[in-house]
Amino acid sequence: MLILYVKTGCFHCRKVLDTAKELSISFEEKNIADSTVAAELVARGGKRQVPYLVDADRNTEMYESEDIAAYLREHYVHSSP
Ligand SMILES: N[C@@H](CCC(=O)N[C@@H](CS)C(=O)NCC(=O)O)C(=O)O
Repeated sequence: MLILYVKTGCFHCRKVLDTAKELSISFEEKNIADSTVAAELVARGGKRQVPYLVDADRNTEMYESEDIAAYLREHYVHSSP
C-alpha cells in the first residue's frame, strides 16, 4: 500500500501526483493541513516536509519529490499486455 503525505497547494506534491496519474498509481493521501497528520509525519520521517512517500510493501519511506517520482517509475511502471 502506498501513502503520500501532501499539503493542499503544494507544487512539489502536484508533481508527484501528476507522475502517479501518468503511471496509473493511486495513493492513500494524507494532508498535513490536519495537525494530527502533520504530527504523524514528523514522528515518522523526522521533519515536516511534503511530499513524503510510504511504501509499506517495500519497507521504504522517503522525502523529495524527484526521488519519489524516480522511485515510482522504477518500481511501479507496469508494461501493457
Ligand atoms: N525539495 C523538496 C521540497 C519540498 C517542499 O518544499 N515542500 C514544502 C511544501 S511545497 C513543505 O513541505 N513545506 C512545509 C510545510 O508546508 O509545512 C521536494 O522536492 O520534495
